Amino acid sequence: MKSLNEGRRGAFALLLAVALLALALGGCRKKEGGGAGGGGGQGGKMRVGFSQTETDGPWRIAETKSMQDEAAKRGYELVFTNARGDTATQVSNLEDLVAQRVDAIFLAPREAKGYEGPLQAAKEAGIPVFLIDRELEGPKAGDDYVTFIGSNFIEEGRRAGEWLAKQTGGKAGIIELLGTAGSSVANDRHQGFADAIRAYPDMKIIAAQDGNFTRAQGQNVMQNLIQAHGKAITVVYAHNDEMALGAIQALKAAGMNPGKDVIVLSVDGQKSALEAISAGEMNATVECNPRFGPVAFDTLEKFKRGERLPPKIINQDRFFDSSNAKQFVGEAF
Ligand code: GYE
Repeated sequence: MKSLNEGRRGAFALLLAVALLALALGGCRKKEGGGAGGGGGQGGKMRVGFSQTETDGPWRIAETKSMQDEAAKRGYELVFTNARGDTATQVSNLEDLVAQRVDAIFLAPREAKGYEGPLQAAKEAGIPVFLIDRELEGPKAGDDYVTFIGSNFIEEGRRAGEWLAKQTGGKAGIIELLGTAGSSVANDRHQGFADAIRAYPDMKIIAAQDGNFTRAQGQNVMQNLIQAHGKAITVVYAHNDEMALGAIQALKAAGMNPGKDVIVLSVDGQKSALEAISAGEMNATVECNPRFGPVAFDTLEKFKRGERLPPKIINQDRFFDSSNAKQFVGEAF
């Protein structure tokens, strides 16, 4: 008969063998899943930072979830930071990620300027930074950051403007609800729209005001603009669906008829906007896809394999109006 000690030693050896086998298999599986998972950090898991601007609204919730789901699926540890709508907080979040020596950073910059400090720190620490969703003015792709992944916001504004010109026969009194001041998105969605309507002298932007991409501020700003401009308003062009939905509330409260007397169009393509279009209270929205996870991690893995990357990787977006909104509600965020 074996002594108790011998028995224990045997069990321990067996456990050790199982543990080693599990480690070896885990390593193999990680390589199959795209390769870049292995290497950095403790325990072989690659640690990737994600600097998010804020977590309000369906668009940002969908973006965050897509990044978290994809990280989990591919076996990365995602170090998530939330700047809560404040650029200074985002800069310090980035500095923390660099101090933690994450293996790479995904940055969704709230504003277009002000990130030179943390970008330099990341560069010195050898941490690659990938811009997702919003762009920066000044820093260069391939040098200060790897590449930008996202939509073409000028194009979004242009598509909105062209659709509107057709819809109105080139005559409109427009309220423009602007996204977060200083963001590349607000600048570009304005620019593209203004370029598209320039050829139509009877399409006029009566007022353009900051609604900070939120429903509450969109509603509030719209309420004041209705008081100031009343019936002269025939169109609301909002830089995102949340503000458009806020504006719809304000129009209704003022006894106006959104979707009918007043055309409402915006950008994003979230579920509640497609529902509003189906219900006839809103007219159109240019899609801006928030589901960055797959393309973001594909790009990181290409970079790790040493592939050459373009300075911009642009998402292909669709356009929703009364002809197709119902059809896409099910897959919307
Ligand atoms: O349209 C908006 C969000 O940066 C592209 O930000 C993004 C925009 C999006 O708050 O809903």
